[in-house]
Amino acid sequence: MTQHANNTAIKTKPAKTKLPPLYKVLLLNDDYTPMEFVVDCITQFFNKSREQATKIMLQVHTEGVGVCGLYPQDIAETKMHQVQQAAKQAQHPLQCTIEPV
Ligand code: TYC
Repeated sequence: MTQHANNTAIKTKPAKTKLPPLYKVLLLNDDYTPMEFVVDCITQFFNKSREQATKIMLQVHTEGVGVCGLYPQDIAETKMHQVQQAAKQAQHPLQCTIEPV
């Protein structure tokens, strides 16, 4: 609230620190994509160590799906497209998708 010279009170919004909505980038399991290729994708596109990437890959392999990272929508979409493009190029059926957190 701000008091003006003529004593009228005006509502002022508190300063907002706006965070963008986040999206999960998910990898899906399949029977054909080599484990090594999946680990390479995760290290390359999601800035993970080999150890972290291997854990994520094994999670996808055993559970069917796994999270590679959380990002604002435009970045999540870019990463999804990078994985899809790399998989297509290498002729692997690896699937990648995004979903809101
Ligand atoms: N299931 C694959 C195999 O046994 C490995 C794999 C892991 C594939 C994760 C896709 O997102 C995936 N070669």
